[in-house]
Amino acid sequence: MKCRKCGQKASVNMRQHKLALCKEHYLEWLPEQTERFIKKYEMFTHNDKILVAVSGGKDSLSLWDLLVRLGYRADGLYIGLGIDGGIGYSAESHRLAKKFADQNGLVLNLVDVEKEYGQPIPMLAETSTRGQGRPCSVCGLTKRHAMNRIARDLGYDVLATGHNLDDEAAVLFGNTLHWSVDYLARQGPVLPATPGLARKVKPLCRFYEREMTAYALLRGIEYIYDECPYALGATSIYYKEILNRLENDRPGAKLTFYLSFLEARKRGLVAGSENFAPELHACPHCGQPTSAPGLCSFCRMMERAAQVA
Ligand code: Q46
Ligand code: ZN
Ligand code: ZN
Repeated sequence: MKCRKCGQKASVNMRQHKLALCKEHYLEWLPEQTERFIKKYEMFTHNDKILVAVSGGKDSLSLWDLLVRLGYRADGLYIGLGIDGGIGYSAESHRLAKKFADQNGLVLNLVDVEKEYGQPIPMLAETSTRGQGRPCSVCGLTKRHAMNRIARDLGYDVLATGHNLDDEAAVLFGNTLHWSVDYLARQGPVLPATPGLARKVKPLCRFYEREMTAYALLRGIEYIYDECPYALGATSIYYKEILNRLENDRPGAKLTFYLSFLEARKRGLVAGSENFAPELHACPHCGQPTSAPGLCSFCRMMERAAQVA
C-alpha cells in the first residue's frame, strides 16, 4: 500500500474511504478533517472556551491534542472515579492525563468523586437502585453532573467529549433497536446549550476507533490501554462487535449508518427534538436544569447514598 499523497509506504489504510496515507500525511489529514467537521456542524469557534473531558484514553487525549494543534482554547477535565479493578484503573488514567497536560503546558481541572461527593463510584453504585448492580449508570450520571458543574462554574462555553464513530454507531444501534425516539431526537454531533448547561460537542464522531488509535500511536500519545474494568460485558461492546462484523463485510457500513441517520434527522424523519424537549427547571439543591420533579436525579441519588451510609 502506498500513500496517496506522496507514494511512500502507507501507515494507515482506510478501506471505507479508499484512502491510504503515510505517517506524515495521516497526521495532516486527521486534523484537517476534524476542522472540517467542527465547521460543518458549527461546534465552536476560536473565541469559545472549550472544556475537554479527558479520561486518559486514546480518544479524549487525541481530541485534546487535535484541538490544541488546531489553535483552539481548550482546557481538560479529569474526573477521578475511584475505580481500581485490580489494575489501578483510575490512578493510572489520571497519571497519563496529567502527564499529557504537563508535557504540553495545558490546564487540567480535576474532580475527585470520592473527595467531593464522599464515596467513589463503586461504593455509590452499591447503595443505588440504578443500573441493576452495574456501576455504569451511576458513573454516567455522576460524570455528566460533574462536567456540567465545572463548565458552568468556570465559565466554559463548550464541553467536548472524545466519542468516536464506533461509540456513536453503537449508541445509535441500541436506540434504534428500542426505538427510543426521544434519545434518537437528541443524538448528534452537537447538543445545543440550554439555560444552565454548556453546549456539548463530539468532534471525533466521524472517525473510526481504529483511526483514532492510529492517530494516538503515530503522535506518540501515551494513553491507558486497559478499558475500565466495568466495561466488560457492557451491551455497547456487544453492539460494537455486531457492527464490526458488518463493517468487515461491507467497508463503510458503520459510517453510512451514522451519516444516513444524521441526514434523516435533519430532514425531520426522526421526530423533531422540540416535540420531546422536556420541561426543565433548576434543581433546588445543585441548580442544574432537570426534568425530574423536585431534586435532579444526581441529587436524589446522593440523598439516598447519605441515608444508607
Ligand atoms: S468508566 Fe464508568 Fe465507563 Fe467504567 S464504570 Fe462504566 S461508565 S465502563 S465509559
Ligand atoms: Zn505521504
Ligand atoms: Zn441537583
